[in-house]
Amino acid sequence: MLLKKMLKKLINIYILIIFSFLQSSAFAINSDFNIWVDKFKSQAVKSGISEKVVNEVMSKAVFLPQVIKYDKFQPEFYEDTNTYLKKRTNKKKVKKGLALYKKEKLIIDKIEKEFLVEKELLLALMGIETNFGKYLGKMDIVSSLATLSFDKRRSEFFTKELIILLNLVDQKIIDKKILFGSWAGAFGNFQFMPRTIQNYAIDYNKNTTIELKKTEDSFASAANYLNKIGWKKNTPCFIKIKLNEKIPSKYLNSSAANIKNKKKVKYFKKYIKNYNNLKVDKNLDAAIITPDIDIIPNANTYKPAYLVFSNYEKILNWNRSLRFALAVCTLKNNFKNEI
Ligand SMILES: [Ca+2]
Repeated sequence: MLLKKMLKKLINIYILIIFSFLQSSAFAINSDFNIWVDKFKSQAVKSGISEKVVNEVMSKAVFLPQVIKYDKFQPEFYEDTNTYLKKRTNKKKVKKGLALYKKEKLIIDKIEKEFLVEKELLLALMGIETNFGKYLGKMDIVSSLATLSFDKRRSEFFTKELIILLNLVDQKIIDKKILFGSWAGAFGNFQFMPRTIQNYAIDYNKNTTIELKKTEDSFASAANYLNKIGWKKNTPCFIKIKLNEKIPSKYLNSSAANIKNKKKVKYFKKYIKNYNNLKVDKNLDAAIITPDIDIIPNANTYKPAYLVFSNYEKILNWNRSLRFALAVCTLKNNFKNEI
């Protein structure tokens, strides 16, 4: 009995030690974070943003440990391509997109014509990014960006994003009251990062602020972005192929960072089993991607495989994930059959 009591006491002491250790390490992170915030604030003021806005916006910034957790566990990096596509481009999604299109047809058709970007592509991007505005994210993006700036891994990138965001608030382009979005600091129906807002977002309805959670400004901004980065309307994005295993590995791209070894479609003829059935201009420039290699353990080297064209690379510009761009173009094609 005595032994049992002693053991219980020891366990309690052990739990207490662990708990106070966790508490003190959380305290250390928070105090380091606050030091970082002070340093960042003076950097922001030096860059020309008004002290009032810097103090107002940054006064609510807190360290969000879950942001670091999400950053290390992104579905783009662990789901195989078929699963990823099935989840994101199904019939339910198409139905939901069509309902939105029906409701906003006039404005979406006008934007399609003005910016030379297919409405199906705009709907697909919104569907993949936020399930048509359903998942806009509830994170305070100032805290998200501050947490990722404070974290050492990509500090420089996120610090710049946060400076740009403060600038947009300072210039009254973005309303500071609505800064809620994704854990990575992306915002609105199409999940624009601050830099994308600065470079491509438009106040389409001319009411002096850019409202990326509303149809007019968000669709026009996304269409403007796609147009400016060189999306070509009515040209293909990708086509699924069956590879011959003789293909040299140098032609198999598995990273979105740098699509290599682009050739005309006809150059790849001897490596594609279903070449004669491909409904695509054989003189187009293309590359081959095999998105599961390097990511999915024991993935088949040769499938799934896709021929991708210049439009596909434009979507990679939007988000550097081979699967993301495949999902967007797949959903776009699904809409094409319905509208
Ligand atoms: Ca507006």
